[in-house]
Amino acid sequence: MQIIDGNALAQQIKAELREKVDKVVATGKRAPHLAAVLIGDHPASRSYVTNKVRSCTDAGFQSTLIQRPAEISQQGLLDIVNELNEDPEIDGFIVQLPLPEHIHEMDITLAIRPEKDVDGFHPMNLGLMTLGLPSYLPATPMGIMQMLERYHIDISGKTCCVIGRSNIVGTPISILLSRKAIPGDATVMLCHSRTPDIKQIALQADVLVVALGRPHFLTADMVKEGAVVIDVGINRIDDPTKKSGFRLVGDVDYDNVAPKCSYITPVPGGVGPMTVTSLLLNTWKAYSGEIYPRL
Ligand code: L34
Repeated sequence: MQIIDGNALAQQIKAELREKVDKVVATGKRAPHLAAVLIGDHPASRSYVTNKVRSCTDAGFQSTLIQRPAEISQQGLLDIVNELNEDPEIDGFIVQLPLPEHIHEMDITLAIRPEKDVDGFHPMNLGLMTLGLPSYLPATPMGIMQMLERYHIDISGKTCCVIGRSNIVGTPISILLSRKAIPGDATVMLCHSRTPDIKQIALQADVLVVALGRPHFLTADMVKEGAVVIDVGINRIDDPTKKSGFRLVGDVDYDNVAPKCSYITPVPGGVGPMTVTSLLLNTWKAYSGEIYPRL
């Protein structure tokens, strides 16, 4: 069994980016610039956005954090989005989800210019992705693909089981795994809350991607010997022995599942850090005009 070390990969990718940034900055150009909008004070969101801002510094990027209280109106947030859309100094930006209930997430996503949508959540980018055309890939699925690629895990012709059909993970990763590409060319089964017997489907899988947000959902009896297990869940569970009062666990019963796997991702230190570096990779693409011509 081999652990896929998301922290180490993330460090490596940030160092590669840093090298590219240093080169362009040496020619007198400004560094890539990512902005993040954080609404309210959801502790997990704050922690994720902090990691994003810190990673920008590691990679030599500029970053701007815009924080507003949860009471902001939808129009107030749309005004911020429009300003970022128009700001020539900002290459890409994200609005951290989830948003407060009175704000319609899709209205916000639709307001972000596809050229600056480094989260890859806009239907334009998701549409390009689905057609196999260059686009910003959603950060978590992109991070998973990077893990498979950099660990030389060949999924061509393999059977994959994705558990969870969210817009930001389950749906896009199932498309990416089945795309005609490297990595790709897998046969994908997408399970969700209305799937009658997930265990029977999971047991057939060479690769399992678990993204439903339920601690320890995937147990050892659901995993085929030698499978690759990608754990996307990040759940906070109470732990009085910790200073913070909680610890992070994934959607996989790690201790019992790991011995059956060929590869497995830990939580923390697995998919999470790769989500963050994928955002930086997209911001680099926005900066260098790789997907859309420079604005
Ligand atoms: N707009 N909203 C938008 N874009 C995203 O790409 C996200 N996502 C998800 C939630 N909302 C979003 C993230 O940023 C999940 N996510 C995310 C980002 C970073 C980490 C986890 C999830 C991360 O850094 N995880 C660390 C531990 C973090 C901690 O200590 O709390 C890890 O090692 O897994």
